[in-house]
Amino acid sequence: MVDFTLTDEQKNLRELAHDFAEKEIRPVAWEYDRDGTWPQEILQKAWDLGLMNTHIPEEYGGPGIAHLDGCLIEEELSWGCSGIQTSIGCNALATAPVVLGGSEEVKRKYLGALTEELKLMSFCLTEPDAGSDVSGMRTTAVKRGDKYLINGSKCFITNGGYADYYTVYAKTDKDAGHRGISAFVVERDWGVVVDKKEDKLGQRASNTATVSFNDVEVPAENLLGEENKGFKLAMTTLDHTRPGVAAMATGIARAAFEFASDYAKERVQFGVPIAMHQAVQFMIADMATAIEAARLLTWKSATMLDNGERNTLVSSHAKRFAADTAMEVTTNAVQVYGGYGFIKDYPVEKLFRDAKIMQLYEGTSQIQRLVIARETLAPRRTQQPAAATAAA
Ligand code: COS
Repeated sequence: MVDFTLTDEQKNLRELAHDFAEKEIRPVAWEYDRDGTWPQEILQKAWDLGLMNTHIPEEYGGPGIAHLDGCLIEEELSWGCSGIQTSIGCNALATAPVVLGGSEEVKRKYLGALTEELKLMSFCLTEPDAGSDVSGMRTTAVKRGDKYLINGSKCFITNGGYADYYTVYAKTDKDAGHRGISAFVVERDWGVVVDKKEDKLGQRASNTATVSFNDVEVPAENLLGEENKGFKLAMTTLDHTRPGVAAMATGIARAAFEFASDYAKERVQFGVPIAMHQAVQFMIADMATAIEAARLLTWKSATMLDNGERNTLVSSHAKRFAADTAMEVTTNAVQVYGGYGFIKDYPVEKLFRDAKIMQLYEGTSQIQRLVIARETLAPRRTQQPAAATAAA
């Protein structure tokens, strides 16, 4: 049976997130964007309300909510401001490899720490010369007795400047390509250096930094999963988190659609509101259809995870389609506003800038198409259960 009806509990969760977005995020979003303000107070409120770390299992202090329920929250908070939501949601990306691959002790220590008080964890995969091509990374982790020595630099790290902990991917076998990568939890105090805060086009309230590791000593027990199995851990992590990114993209698109619809009903040209002109109506109609389709794909990709199914293909469908929808809808929202849409005094200009990153982070739209093509042409992978693949 397929049923798109949310339970009362899910509706309440969505309402909670929407209220938070409306009262705490929206009133400051455009100002924070302009100034590039780090939203510490909002993060604290989100943490207090239980809107952070929502996927941490109950045994480690989190609520352990379903992926679908997480997407409901992510769409609403992103409707408020996707930059602030990126800061709020970053722990979900960084903790996913811990949940999937960490030992019992590592999970207790770090997942427990994040749920005891507001702490941040960053996901460190990308490097200056290794973006889409993950296995091209140069950061190394060399085993010395009961420790690993990590050396290298990671870029575009969300929350990197403020994180307490980092999930770091590094080469443990330089000659083994993707089969020579391992993942570790690294504490900031062990010598992580924050080199640079990026000045970005959009999502300006989120922090994006370069972080470096110069002979950083990491206890061997902080290895996540098995040595040299980090690539698959990263891929499985992205399968788990791309539905959330798709939900965020849907939230941006919905915000732009609402602004454009309201404006079209108010703005009078040729003697009638521009919403009366078919050219504008068709743009509004296409926005509405695309948002609906993006949400359905998002929900499907999350529900597959909740059902324990491998969702690689559908999470790439969802992420690709929702990200491209966010870009298209925000572009057309600017078009509906005409010249005013190009001006910072009007809300859609920010949404247009924010939307762009959705086509870039957690795998570009081109990488999603690559995954879709591979999964479609060789569907073998989609039939493997997620847990078995992560351990394989
Ligand atoms: N789940 C589990 N295993 C997976 C997997 C998945 N979703 N995708 C690939 N694998 C496995 C493959 O089965 C293969 O296994 P074997 O070693 O047993 O052969 C291995 O991983 C390598 O896969 P593949 O050959 O497809 O790797 P590529 O180097 O071609 O890379 C892409 C594949 C491009 C899809 C991957 O590098 C990617 O997702 N890049 C984008 C990274 C990204 O999103 N960066 C953003 C940073 S996070 S903000």
